[in-house]
Parts: sequence; structure tokens; C-alpha cells
Amino acid sequence: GTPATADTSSPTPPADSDLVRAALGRPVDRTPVWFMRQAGRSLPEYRALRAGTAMLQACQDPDLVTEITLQPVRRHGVDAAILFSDIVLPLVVAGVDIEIKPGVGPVVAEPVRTVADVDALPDLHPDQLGFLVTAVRRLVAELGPTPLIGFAGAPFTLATYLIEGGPSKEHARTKAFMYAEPEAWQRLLTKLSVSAAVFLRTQVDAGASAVQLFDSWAGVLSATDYAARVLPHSRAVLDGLGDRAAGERDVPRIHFGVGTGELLPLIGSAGADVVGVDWRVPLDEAARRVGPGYSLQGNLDPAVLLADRDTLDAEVRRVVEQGRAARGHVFNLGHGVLPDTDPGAITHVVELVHELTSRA
Ligand code: 1CP
Repeated sequence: GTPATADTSSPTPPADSDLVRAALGRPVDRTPVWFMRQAGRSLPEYRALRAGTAMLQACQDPDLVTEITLQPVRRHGVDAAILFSDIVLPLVVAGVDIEIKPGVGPVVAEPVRTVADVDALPDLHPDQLGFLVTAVRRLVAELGPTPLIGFAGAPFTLATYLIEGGPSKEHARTKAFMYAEPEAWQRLLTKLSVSAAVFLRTQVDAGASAVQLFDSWAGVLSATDYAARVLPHSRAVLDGLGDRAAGERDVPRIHFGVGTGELLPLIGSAGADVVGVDWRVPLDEAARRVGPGYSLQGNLDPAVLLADRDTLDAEVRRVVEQGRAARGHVFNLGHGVLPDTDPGAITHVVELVHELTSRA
């Protein structure tokens, strides 16, 4: 029952890809590979394009978003593009005063510290996302057979930035608020889940082939707190995305956090098709923890890209071998590309993974 106008002018995403097949546990021609933070600081062509434009301005410029998203696909031959954006963008578009400070990360002008602050947070409206629809449609048309991954920040990870006011190690203020104001906490995470769902739905309707929900900092929580105070909100985002029984396109859902070894089965049960794993837990052990109903994504240590070729190759082979224990495997790093990474090492890993996994 949605109006036809939005759908008819979106280009058709690729009908089939190794990324979507691996994510859904179907046979692949070769293991698909992409890298978290593949677009960005490791590429000289990125630094050249971004010069003079603030990060959050660049994210709202469809020409820049399209070009920066395409750069790593052209250079490395990865099996998926990931939209150039940031997890704080839906908040910024809704009117929250946030800046991304170079070398620091997102900084919030007026952190959320009281119940009144929670209730004053502006909502995101789909009609504020015209730039995003334009960028995704253009990308899907340009990418041809290569799938585009859309993404959003999960409610918990966004809450950490809003409450701390910026990047943090301990997330102590966030936890203190979660324990002291349980009802306001639920309202805050509900608001953030609605805006994440709007942001993802917009990308899927415009042609994204898969989505990733980044709950980067969920690993700071115990399984008990995660299950009771966070998981239902992430599930609201992921469940809102697709009713496959109603014949929607299969748009697999990837769900990722750092340091989530103890949370892996819960991360899966929040509504994922693919559980992202950092480098701490080997993929065969991760497959045992999540069970047979999930594919895995990961999990080369990003620092290994800084090592010598023999070490790099041995680690890539190990990840590929351990990944065979999973229902399906999407090769990736265990977290984002480090800024000092040699782009040549990334291209080499793509070639090696393809060589090791091609069906004869
Ligand atoms: O000026 C610059 O180049 C700023 C660096 C930068 C870039 C390139 C930031 C600031 N964000 C991004 C892009 C970005 N952010 C992408 C692009 C697509 C790709 O992967 O190539 C994505 C997916 C993100 C998502 C993101 N932003 C996450 C989740 C992924 C993760 O790393 O865990 C998080 C936590 C952020 C917050 C953020 N934005 C930028 C920084 C430096 C940070 C982290 C700060 C911190 O340590 O808390």
C-alpha cells in the first residue's frame, strides 16, 4: 500500500550477488569481501576529494557521497560498496548540534544528561532525507552488479555519543544514566531506534542490497544488561526492515559490535542474518556460539594489514579456513581500516580471498 512514486524511480539493485548469498547462507562463487571503513582516510583520492569540506557536510552532498563510496570499489575490487556517511548523521539531520572533529570523532554541543534532555531530542522525518535518496539511487545505478550496503548506528552506540558528549572508553556516564533513569533510558533508545529504522528504510527503498547495524560499543555491557536494556531496541530496528513473507526483496541484515564475544548469540537473536565478529574470537568458535542459523562476517585484525606479507597471508588463510565453519562467510576486518594502512595491502587481501575461495 505505499505510493508507487518512491519505488518506481529507484534503480533496480543487482538481482544476485555473492554478498547477499553468503549473508543468507546460500552457495557462493567465491567468498565476498569488503572492509569496514574502506572509504576514507587510507585513500589519497579520498583525502583529495574531502579537502576543505567538513565530514558531516560531505555526508549530505550526493556528489561527494557517490564518488567517495565508489572509490574503494574501483581501486580494490571489493564485492560490496558501503555508503559514505556516519552513524551520527540521522541525529544531525534531525537538528542535533554535532560536529565531527578531525582526529577526535563526533562531539555533541549539548550532551543528553537529564530526562528533559531526552524528551527534547528532535525526531527524524523521512522528508529530511532527500539527499540520501538521491545519493543511494545514483550509487545503485553506477554500481551495476556490485551491491550497496546501507547502514545505521544502533540505539545503544548512538546513546553513548549523546550522553558522553563524544568518544569515550568506559562509557560510565552512559551506564550511570541507564541504571539511574530506566524509563527515560527506554524512551531515549526508542527514539533512536525509530530514527535508525527511518534511515535504513530510506536506503533500502532507494536500492540498498543489504544493511549493517553498527552497535560498535555494545561490548562494554554485560549480557544481562544488553539483553534487557538494549537488545529489544536493536530488534525493533531490524524487525522493522523486512517482512519476507510479504514478498519483499531479501535484504540481509548484518549486526556488528566490538568486543562482543560474550554477546554473540544475543547479537544474532536481535534479528540478524549475519553476525559481525571482531578479531578476538576465531570464526569457528563464533560459529559454535551463534549456532547454525546465522552467517558470520569478519574478522581479520585491522593491525595485521600493517604487518609483512607473509604474516598477512597466513592470517588471511586462517580467517578463510575458520570461516568455513559458518553457514556463510563474508570476509571483512574485525573493525575498521586503520588510517595508516597501505591501500595496496587491502587490494592484495581482496585478491587472495578470491583466489583461496573460487570454485573451480
Ligand atoms: O574527516 C574524516 O575523514 C573523519 C573520519 C570519519 C569517516 C571517514 C568518521 C568520523 N566517520 C567516517 C565515515 C564512516 N563512519 C563510515 C563510512 C563508510 C565506510 O565504512 O567506509 C562508517 C560506516 C562510519 C560508522 C561509524 N562512525 C561508526 C561505526 C563503525 C565503527 O568504527 O565502529 C562509529 C563508531 C562512528 C563514529 C565516528 N565517526 C568518526 C569517528 C572517528 C568515529 C569514532 C570515534 C570514537 O572512537 O568514538
